[in-house]
Amino acid sequence: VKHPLANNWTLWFTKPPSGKGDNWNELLKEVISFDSVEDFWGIYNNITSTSQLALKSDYHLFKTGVRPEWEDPQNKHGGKWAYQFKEKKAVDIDHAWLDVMLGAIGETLEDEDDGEVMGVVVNVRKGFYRIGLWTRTVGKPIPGGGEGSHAGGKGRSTEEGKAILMKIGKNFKKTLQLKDSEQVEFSGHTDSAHAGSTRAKAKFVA
Ligand code: M7G
Repeated sequence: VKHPLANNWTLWFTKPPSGKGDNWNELLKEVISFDSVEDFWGIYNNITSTSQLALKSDYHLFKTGVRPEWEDPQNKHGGKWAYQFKEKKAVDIDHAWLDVMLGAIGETLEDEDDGEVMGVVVNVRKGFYRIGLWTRTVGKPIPGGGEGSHAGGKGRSTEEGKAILMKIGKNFKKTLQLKDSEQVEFSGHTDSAHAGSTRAKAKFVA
């Protein structure tokens, strides 16, 4: 008997660019979807670990039906919590990424009906690893309730939305086993898209 997860999840992979002409769209590939604990472990045990990936690779684990892109309408009003591990040798990135994936699929990053967590990402870069957690909103109500089946903050005040977002940031920080002095940073996707990079100005810290 398989143990069902609360949601279906899809793993995506961004392969490193091979030449100059490669754009984001061609590099991002859907790998596999799963909806049970057993299937998660079966997949996890058979894919390359993050620490073994080439530079400029990413894994993305998103709720099935949400593409790990700013352009997905369900990400239109969202943002992400992120942390950069700048000392690559000092961190067990495989452990950190596994814990974040388990937090996502085990629904421990948010409360049952928050409906904020869209997915989690790990980026392998020259000077750092970055782990991100994408949220549906930036803590503000979505005009008209937003796209998709989930209420996603419907009837939530800005104050409540912000509190939920901050709580998710704290859960994320705890899952990453960061010290109090280390900060996870939140930024909206709109800012990221405009800055042409994810290194947009942080809106909140936790
Ligand atoms: P990154 O991988 O988030 O951070 O974005 P990095 O700068 O530390 O590597 C790198 C680049 O990938 C961005 O500047 C974009 O060109 C592209 N990119 C990343 N994301 C998440 C998206 C996305 O959602 N949509 C599009 N079109 N491009 C993206």
